[in-house]
Order: sequence, then C-alpha cells, then structure tokens
Amino acid sequence: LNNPVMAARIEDGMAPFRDARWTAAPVIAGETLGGGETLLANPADRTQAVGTVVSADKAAASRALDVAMAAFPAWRDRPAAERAAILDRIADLYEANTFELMAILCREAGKTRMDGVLEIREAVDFCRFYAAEARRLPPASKGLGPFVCISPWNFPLAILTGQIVAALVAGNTVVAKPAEQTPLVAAKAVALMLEAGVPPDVLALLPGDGAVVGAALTGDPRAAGVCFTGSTDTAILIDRAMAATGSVRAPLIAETGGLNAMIVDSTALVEHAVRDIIASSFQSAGQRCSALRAVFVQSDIKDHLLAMLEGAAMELRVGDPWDAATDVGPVIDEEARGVIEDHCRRFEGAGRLLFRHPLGDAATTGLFVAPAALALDGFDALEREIFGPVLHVIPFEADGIDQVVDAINQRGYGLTLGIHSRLDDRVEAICRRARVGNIYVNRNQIGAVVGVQPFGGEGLSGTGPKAGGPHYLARFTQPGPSAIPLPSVP
Ligand code: TXE
Repeated sequence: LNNPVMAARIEDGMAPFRDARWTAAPVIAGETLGGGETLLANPADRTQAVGTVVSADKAAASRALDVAMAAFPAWRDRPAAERAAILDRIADLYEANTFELMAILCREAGKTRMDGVLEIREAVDFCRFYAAEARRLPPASKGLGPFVCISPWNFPLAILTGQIVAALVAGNTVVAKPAEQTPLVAAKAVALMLEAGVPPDVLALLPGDGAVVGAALTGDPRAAGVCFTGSTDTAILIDRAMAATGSVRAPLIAETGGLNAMIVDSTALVEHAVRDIIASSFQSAGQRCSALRAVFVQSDIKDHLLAMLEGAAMELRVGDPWDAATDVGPVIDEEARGVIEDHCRRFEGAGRLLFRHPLGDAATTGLFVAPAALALDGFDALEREIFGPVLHVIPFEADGIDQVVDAINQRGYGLTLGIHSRLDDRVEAICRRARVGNIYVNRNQIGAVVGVQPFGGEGLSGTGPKAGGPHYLARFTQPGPSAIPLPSVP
C-alpha cells in the first residue's frame, strides 16, 4: 500500500463505490426473499446509508434447513475435486471483485484500506487452501449434513468465507447466518459463491438476529454441525442449544474471545516491540480476537518503552477509513463504543490513564475511539476482553517471568501470546509453559496466516482444531461433540 502506483490503483478502483448502496436479504435455493427493510449506516459518520437488509425469521430458518437436508446426499457424493474446483473459482471471483469488496468492508464495517486488503487476502487464501486440502481428504471421509455457519462482524468476509467453504468442500450443505452489523458484505460474498458454481440449494444465507435466527438454526436437530466465531458467551449458549436437541453427534467448531498478552523483557529490541504493540493493539481499532490486550513489561525498561509507545500512538491517524491515510477507523456500533469508553473512563478516574490519542475532529462525527494505554497491577484485574484500541500495561520484575506466564494461563483464554526477548532459552521456556494457541516471537501478534500459521486457541477461546491448518477440514466430516468442550454454565 505504500507503493504509489498500487495506492492509486486502489483509489481509482474503489471510487465508483464511494456512494453505492448494497442490499442483503435471505437467499434460499437461489431465491431472494422480500420483507421489511432496515437501513444500515456507515459507522464512520452514522448518517450515510450503505444499504438495506431484510432479516430472516424462524420460518425461513426452518425452510433453509429443509432445502439443505434435501440437497445434501447429491452434494456429499460429488467428487471432492469438483467441490474444490468451485472453491478455486470463488477465490478468482473475490480477486476480480476486490475493489467492490474493499468498498463494502470500508463503508459497512469501518475497515481501513490495509484491513480491507488483508481481509480479502485471507478470504482468498482460505478458499485456495481448503481446496488443496480437500483434494487430499481420504476418499472415505464424507460430509455430515447441513452445517450452520455463524459468523461475526469483525472479519465479516474472511471468517464467513472460511467457515462456509470449509464446510462445503468437506461435503456438507450450509446455512449461513452473518452478523447483524455486516449483512451486506455477506450477501456479496454469497452471490459470488453462487456465481462460482455452488449449487443454489447447497448454500443458504439468512441475515437476521442471532437470538432469533441463530438460535433457531443451532437449536434444530437437523443441523449436523455448527461452525461459530464470536463471543464466548454466545458459544456457550449454542453449546447448550445443541445439547438440548438431544443430538450428541453434531460437532460445534467454535472460535471465541481472547485475553491476549505480550511479554517484553529488558533484552528486547524496544523499537520492534513498539512497532508490534501498536499494530496488534490498535490496528482494526483493536477489534480482532488476536489483538494484544495487556503487555507485561520488565520494570527497568517500562518508562523507555512507554515513552516510545506514546510517541508512536500519537502519530496514528484516526478517522474515516475511506481516506487512504487513515490508520485506525471507527468501532462497529454505539454499544461497542459505549463499553470501551466506560472502561477507559473508569481507569482514568482511578488515575490509571497512561496516555490517550487526542482524536481531534474525528470525535464529533463517527464511532471513533481514541487509542489509549491504561496501567494495570495484574492480569486478573482485567475483568473481560475489551474489544477496542485499548492497551493495558503491567510491569514485572526480572525474576517474575514464570508468574507472568502462570497469570496468563490462569485466565484460561489462551488465544495469542507475543514475546519480545533476545534470550533464546527464556523464549523456549515461556513457549513450553504457556497454554496458548498461537505464539509470536519478536514479530507482529496477528491472527491467522492461512496454511502457514493456522489459528485457534485453547480453553475458553475455542474448541479447536485450528482454522487454516491441516486438521481443520476433517472436523467437518467427523460426528461427535466438540473436541475440547466449552464449560457448561449452570
Ligand atoms: O458477539 P456475538 P457480539 C467478542 C468481543 C465482542 C463481544 C460481543 O469481545 O465485544 O464478543 O460481540 C450470533 N444463537 N467477539 O455481540 O453475539 C450473532 O448474530 C446463535 C469476539 O457481536 O457472539 C453473530 O452472528 N447465534 C469475536 C454471532 O453470533 C447467535 C468476534 C457473533 O455475535 C446467538 C466477535 C444465539 N443465541 C465478537 N446470539 C472474535 N473471536 O473475533 C448471537 N448470535
């Protein structure tokens, strides 16, 4: 994106979509259902309409499962190579429609250009990777039936695509329920999948309320499996809804929240640590499940690191993500902003604000949150995942590394961990001790790198196996409940 020729191409490519409007509606057997329309506004200004959505109801959920049941045997029995070829065509169509997809991601979900490019790359990689994996599945492995795919708003294209294409290529039919906040990019994605050759009766899209449509789908015994990414609370609700159907054969493949930490010791290259902290905590306005929430800093370098961090954070440009110079866009909705702002206010009131971006004009328009750093005494003092551009800073002493790792393990949300240190022995010891799905050593603590660094967590952060990795597809062909059951809440 720093290449001026490439930047100009993107600018020109996205320009026709500056004021475009998109629509989303339930699609069952290739037929689009009508109904009352709700307007969706751009989170960067809250007034500009981006499109309209027609929400599905329980009756539509039931019909979609009927169609998916009927279509299943023929789809299951098609050669895996044929299904894989369709995924390759989906990837081609995503690439051919990159600018429109970037425009929807920007105006519906508040994604910056960098976020948009990376998200489309990830979606394309999921298609190509699962296509290749499917060609290697043992011939005896078969799909299970209709899979319900429930996706979140923070990677509304990549996660939705990864879930759907994994379930499809393994021989399942799919009913997909996108997040309430991001139905438009889902509708575009599903239209491209149908154009690529997914038979219409094999894939349904049901935009709508999680508590209505999501609950109806996951609580239906015809669902042969559920693939979910979102909050841990919702994963637990889904787990219970599935158990209540009496079916013990349907797997729940869940990817949920994290409370991610980084450890920076006094041998670290502080400039590199600062670069990676800024990217992981503040990129995507902190709305990534992999994002860094708390950095443990060795006391003797804390002031130095904080001074550099503050300097770098003040350089960030927070504002309209349509503007190519923007680093941090808006958060997804009023509710999300309220939760993050309340949290920052409480810390500020307690004298724990380390620094906060000044925000400037952006504050008056859209749903922007100023990137901030807050002081924390211990990891257990952080009550929950704060899904925004907020970093917590916890000092530790030279002899306290083991206790730091134990504190991370005790939280039970083992999704990502960053380490900045030049002591190989120490890095190895931390890696051995930490119960975390993905560890990043002296590098950016990001999420999946499909096919290279499969992504997924431990404990409360999900049920494995890792997305974008070699064991993932098989899970869509094996009956039985989750490999790592989520805790049941009484
Ligand atoms: O998630 P939900 P929300 C975390 C993050 C965020 C919090 C809440 O901390 O602040 O979760 O976000 C559908 N049965 N993550 O409220 O509700 C819902 O419609 C079936 C982390 O957006 O879990 C949507 O499609 N489905 C995360 C999807 O679940 C239901 C990404 C996710 O929404 C349902 C998003 C029900 N009863 C949020 N209720 C990550 N891991 O990246 C809701 N849904």
